[in-house]
Amino acid sequence: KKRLSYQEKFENAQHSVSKKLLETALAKESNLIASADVTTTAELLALAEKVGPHIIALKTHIDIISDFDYEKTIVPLKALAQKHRFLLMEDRKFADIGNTQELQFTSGVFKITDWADFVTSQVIGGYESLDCFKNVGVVAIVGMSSKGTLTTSAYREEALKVAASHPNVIGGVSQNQLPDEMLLFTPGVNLADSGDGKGQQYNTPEHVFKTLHTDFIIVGRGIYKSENPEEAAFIYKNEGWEAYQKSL
Ligand code: UP6
Repeated sequence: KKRLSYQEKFENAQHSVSKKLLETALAKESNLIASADVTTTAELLALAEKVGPHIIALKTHIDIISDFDYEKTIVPLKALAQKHRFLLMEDRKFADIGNTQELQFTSGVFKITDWADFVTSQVIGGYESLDCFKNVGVVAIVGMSSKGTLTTSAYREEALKVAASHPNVIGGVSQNQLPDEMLLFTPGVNLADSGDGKGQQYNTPEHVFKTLHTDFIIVGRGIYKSENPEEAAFIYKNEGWEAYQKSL
């Protein structure tokens, strides 16, 4: 079966964040999301500045930033996102009851609701646990990339039912195809390695576009650990775009 193009997905999109992502992908000719798994504000901002021109979104794990300070971390990050035209994806992987997720989303030092364009969430808490993510797009964790993950086909099928029926959900993280109405985000992408010795499993951009019809590739260490992250982002951007075009 043929995949839908970004243009077709844009025309069908219901959520403003889906529209924004697809619009950005088309404008920048990129389907690359850089995962900024660095642990200081300085590294985070330096990486965002370098890779910004090549990405459609920067994915954060904001709770690994050891010197987090809203004014010093988020305010300049938001400015960089605007300057280079990328979205902010907080990979929080919420996994609790609705009330707790609401507190984790809106409170604490990170105040994710104030700056993230979209967030990841498990759907293990059920349909109503996703109601709290009102002003953002939600990417549901449907399947994981790590060895031995419990996201079996039976789990994924149930997770998909929750995700596909919830108006806040724009897509899913998965290593398998998703229905056309959903955006597919695929981590575990690396051109040089097949694993990390800690359970991560990698595929190439070409593989994930060809076999999964993914929409967006998520690359962490392939970019931020490389000697030249700017150049690495440029390479992954081009590989990803070429692989997307071939998959049409
Ligand atoms: N991630 C995965 N696999 C999943 C879900 N999320 O790797 O199934 C996230 C990790 C990390 C990034 O939390 O931030 O994607 C992958 O980083 P890497 O490219 O350095 O392995």
